[in-house]
Amino acid sequence: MQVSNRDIAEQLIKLADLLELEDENPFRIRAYRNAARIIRSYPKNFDEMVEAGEDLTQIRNIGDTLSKKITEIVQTGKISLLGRLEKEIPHDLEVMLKIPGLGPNRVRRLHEILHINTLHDLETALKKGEIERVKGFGPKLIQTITDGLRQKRYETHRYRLYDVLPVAQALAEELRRVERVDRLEIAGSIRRRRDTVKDIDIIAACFSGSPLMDRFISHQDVKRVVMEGPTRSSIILKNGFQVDLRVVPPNDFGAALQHFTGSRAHNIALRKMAVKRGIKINEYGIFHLDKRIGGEKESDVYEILKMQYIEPELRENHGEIAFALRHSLPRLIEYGDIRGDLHIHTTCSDGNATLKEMAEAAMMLGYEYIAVTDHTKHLTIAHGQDEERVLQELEMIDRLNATLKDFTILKSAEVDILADGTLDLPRSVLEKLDLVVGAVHYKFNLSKKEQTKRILKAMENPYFNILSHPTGRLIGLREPYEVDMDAIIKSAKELGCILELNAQPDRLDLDDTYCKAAKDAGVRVALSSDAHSVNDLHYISNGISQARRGWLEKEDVVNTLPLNQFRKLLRR
Ligand code: DGT
Ligand code: CA
Repeated sequence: MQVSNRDIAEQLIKLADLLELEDENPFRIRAYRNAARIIRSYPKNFDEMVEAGEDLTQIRNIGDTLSKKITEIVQTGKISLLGRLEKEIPHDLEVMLKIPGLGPNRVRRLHEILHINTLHDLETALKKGEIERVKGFGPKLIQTITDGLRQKRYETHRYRLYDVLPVAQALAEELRRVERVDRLEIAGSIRRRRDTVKDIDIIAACFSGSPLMDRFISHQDVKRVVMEGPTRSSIILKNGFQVDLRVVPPNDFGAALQHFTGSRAHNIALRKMAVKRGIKINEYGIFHLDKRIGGEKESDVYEILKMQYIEPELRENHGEIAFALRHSLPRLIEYGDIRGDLHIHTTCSDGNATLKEMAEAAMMLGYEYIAVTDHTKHLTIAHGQDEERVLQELEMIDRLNATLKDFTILKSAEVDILADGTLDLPRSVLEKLDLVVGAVHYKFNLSKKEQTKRILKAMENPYFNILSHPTGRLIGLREPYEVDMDAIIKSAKELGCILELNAQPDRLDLDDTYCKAAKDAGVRVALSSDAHSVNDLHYISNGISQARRGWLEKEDVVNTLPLNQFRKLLRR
């Protein structure tokens, strides 16, 4: 049986979720989540390693227990403990995890305190106002939960872009090679690089007689055909993703691609504006007084309206239409603009590659510098370093830097922001660092006021430079903590702090909206991978997509700067 690394990772995450519902040991839960992260981005297939009898415990952060679990998945398809927990835990509690605002910890508390077992129980408790009485459930959170429940947000499963994009790209690449296919592109939310996506939309232009549709529905990875027809078919892949393929005549390709790229809000606004000028736009073309005036190329749509071309990432009706009419859209950051990575872990804390390996990998990517940001002592769970270990690592960096040409390792640490807003390292160590990255890793349930105060206090420390993963969200796993981001952005501007766009697929934090808010306030962003392995350095491209959605230009992102200019920015 073939089991992908992704399947293994998903089972471990589910196991972590269910164990957290059961209030299991947090160390164990975190170990499963960490392992899932490592496995997902591991360059070799775990099923092959298991078949080959390799010792999995040689891999950092994979101990005996995890090795047994992974082997169990590969050999039997499923962790037996997971099956047992699924039977034990009321099914609706698992469903509730998907409601925005509700993670395992909150669902468990609702279950323990209010005896909520079903979606119906939850609805009743919300209506009766019982949830307000549970500590940590503020009015905004309750509203989010109420909305999520009403909109049945738990029904439509959204996937992380990071997981879907490579599958979509490989499929598109394959389908492009089918005979008599003229053009073929991925459309929808994937083309707009939304952080999560519902499905894969593909638009193709074919010359008559192309076997594309037949190839599509009989593809080797199809689990089920949902719908089939000559111009539109829908399939579910074995990995669960739904793919919609629409085939149009070559002449209509541009109009169709524009239509199905969306977003819906962008298209509606664009069309409304066009109508005022007597122009009709739809998926078949662009028309003036019923005469077709374009639609073969996507750019026709914007040219005919005398606008700048709008990149797909901006098509959300967030002001891009007005900017395009004035020809003043931002010149979005590009994938090659990054010169260094400012958030990297090594084996000194919870990374699985050494300092030297990480530096060499970054050099291979053409970077000029990296900042090494291992955890500090409060985060024991991630082998956080005390003062002494930090100082040892700094010496290692000095020694390594002395051997490197045209590349610099900056001395840093991902310093825990303690509950009272002080930093987890004393001044005597902070002053030895080139830059300080600060992050919140616990006490997520403070009130909005307290959490904001805590973070602002940390930012006021004169050594503080970059606020890492500012909202703490984990896509599909944990909602952002309650925090006044407007106040944080405003203070970042005043204090000369930088906000991070953490490019880890689970995080993408800042998200697109906050990136734009930071930019509008004149606050700069650090686009960082938060790599825990050599392979993770590639997360940067995931972050670039979101930066582009957040209207960021090269100038807005500090690690596009050459090292000497970046250093100047760090002076406070
Ligand atoms: P998703 O799939 O939820 O991640 O997001 P999208 O944007 O890919 O949404 P989807 O797959 O439902 O539709 C793809 C695009 O097709 C959408 O962005 C705009 C266009 N579209 C679909 N249905 C409609 C519609 O009823 N009206 C308009 N104006 N556009 C539509
Ligand atoms: Ca879609």
